[in-house]
Amino acid sequence: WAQDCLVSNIPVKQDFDKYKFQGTWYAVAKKDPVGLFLLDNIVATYKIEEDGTMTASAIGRVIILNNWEMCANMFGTFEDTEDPAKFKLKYYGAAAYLQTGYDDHWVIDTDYENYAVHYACRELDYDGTCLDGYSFIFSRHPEGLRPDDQKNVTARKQDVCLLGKYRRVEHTGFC
Ligand code: ODT
Repeated sequence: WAQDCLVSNIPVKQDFDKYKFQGTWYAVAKKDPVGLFLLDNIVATYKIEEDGTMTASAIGRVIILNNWEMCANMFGTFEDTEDPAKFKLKYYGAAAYLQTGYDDHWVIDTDYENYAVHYACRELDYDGTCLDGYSFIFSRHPEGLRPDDQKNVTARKQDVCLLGKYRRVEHTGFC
């Protein structure tokens, strides 16, 4: 058996419940896309609006215009798809010079109470693998993942074909 790494074959969370996913998540690790944006001190807060739409805000340290360091305030709206764990994320910043975009937003795995594995492929390669993507490992706990959750997270990193490609995301209190 060999893993094919086709984006269309990546397993996502079964019966994802966006209501249970609400609230605050601390990024503990990240695989960067080309032209990375959020550096560290990344915290995302998800909410379900009255009409059922999932929205989120996120903060994180960024460097814009080559060397201006700041905390970005970002906002996003999620469009549902036929798979409850796969969304399209439309996002923009509180200031015009911050990134805007329209990305996939897949929840690969979560137990809702401790850890979550996010994945987004921005550009498919000709063979159906991902040419440019990013992924966040989130924890409910600012101190990081519980030891109990490490083996699930490692297995999911492998599922998205990004094992070994993550860096640690620091929380220094900058934002
Ligand atoms: O940092 C990068 O290199 C790419 C990430 C850019 C997307 C940031 C947009 C955040 C908009 C608010 C949504 C919050 C949800 C966060 C979950 C994961 C990050 C997209």
